Amino acid sequence: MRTQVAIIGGGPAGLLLAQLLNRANIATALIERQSRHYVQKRIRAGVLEWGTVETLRKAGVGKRMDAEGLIHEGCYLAAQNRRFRVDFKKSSGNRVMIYGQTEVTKDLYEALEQASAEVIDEASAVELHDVVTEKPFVTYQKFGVEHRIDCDFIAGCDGFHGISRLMIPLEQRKEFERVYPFGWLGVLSETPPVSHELVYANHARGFALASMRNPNLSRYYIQVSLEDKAEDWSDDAFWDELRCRLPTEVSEALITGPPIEKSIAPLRSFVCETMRWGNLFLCGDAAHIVPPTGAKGLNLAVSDVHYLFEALKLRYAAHDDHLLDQYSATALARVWKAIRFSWWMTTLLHRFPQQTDFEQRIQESEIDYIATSQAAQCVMAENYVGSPY
Ligand code: FAS
Ligand code: PHB
Repeated sequence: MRTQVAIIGGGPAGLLLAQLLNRANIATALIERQSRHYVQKRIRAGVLEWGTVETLRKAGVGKRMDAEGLIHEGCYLAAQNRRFRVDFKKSSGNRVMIYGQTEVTKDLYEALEQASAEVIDEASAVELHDVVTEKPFVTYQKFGVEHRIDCDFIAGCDGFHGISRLMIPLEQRKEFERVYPFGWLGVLSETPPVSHELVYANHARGFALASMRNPNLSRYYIQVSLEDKAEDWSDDAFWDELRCRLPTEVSEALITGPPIEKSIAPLRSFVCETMRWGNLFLCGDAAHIVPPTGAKGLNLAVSDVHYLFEALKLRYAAHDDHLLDQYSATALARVWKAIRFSWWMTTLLHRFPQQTDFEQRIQESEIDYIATSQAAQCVMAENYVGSPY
């Protein structure tokens, strides 16, 4: 088989790139190792920057998001049993949309199916070949049969544990990493959210976050030790700890219910420089990872896709490679801003091992400064809603 752009990975990055390219009449073949059902049942991100909202609309998959998504013009920070609101609209002129990554991937798979786009799932033994030549190709197996896809370009959208990044020789790539000494225990419950907007809470016992997916689907997180397993936490123990870490005025309103999902995610910051190797271009988690504190992971995948799509469109329309040549630098400039913001939010809100009372006070004082400074709220809001593309 031959195509123009082979896409490795059917998460949000790969799916969105395939959708945008197909709508621009650029042929793609997407290869995903899991089943479509498996990808869609993963519970991940919940907050869409407005740039992501506009890109999904441009991709023709914004209808259900606009009908079911929740527009949020602010969020709350909490510490010392008090919360205050950061007004995104007032401080940045922008807002975010609450619409789960699960729904985004469902909408994208649906659109690609309607367009009869080439999406190969449950592929195994996926390999990239000759990526630094003018004739790269991909091989994979499905139902025990080996297949080959010849293409012009390969988009590595296969996440942190994928193979694409590893195609860049170690001496040609520089990796930056910070692993955080805690994880997030997340619970999804069919209960009304405790607050109409998200609450990020700093507490001496650890971080907590009250989020949501819709008016009857809540998403809660508490910071836990990396030694913990989700099954170590009974439902009651989770709800009691969440109540303890949220301000009283919030936890008094908490409606609990049996979790329909409970899992622990580790936290890390990671960047791979370069995001290009010959005719292989990395997008999303394949190139970078952020701790979810800043709600940036999915949104960075979208801005990478935006840059790569515009570059490929120009290449095919005008045989002009200058945006392709600038892709890695352009994408990394925005990635590092989000890496810094996610690191800042994580450092501000979490309890680190051996953290002293002095360091707890420093965190509380910075949160108090944000509460009382319009300038500080502008800085936080501008980063949270997302820097321009
Ligand atoms: P993904 O990892 O989503 O997709 C990569 C795809 O490639 C996967 O479907 C995988 O099966 C496939 N693949 C891997 N290797 C392959 C191979 N060799 N061949 C073919 N296919 C292959 N972000 C937020 O903004 N907020 C959050 O709350 C949040 N929570 C998260 C919780 C967890 C547990 C995780 C892991 C991530 C979370 N993220 C969150 C980040 C997450 O949303 C990612 O940023 C987002 O999924 C990135 O999308 P992709 O780059 O498409 O990578
Ligand atoms: C979520 O709803 O899953 C969520 C929201 C905001 C974050 C992280 C996760 O920062």
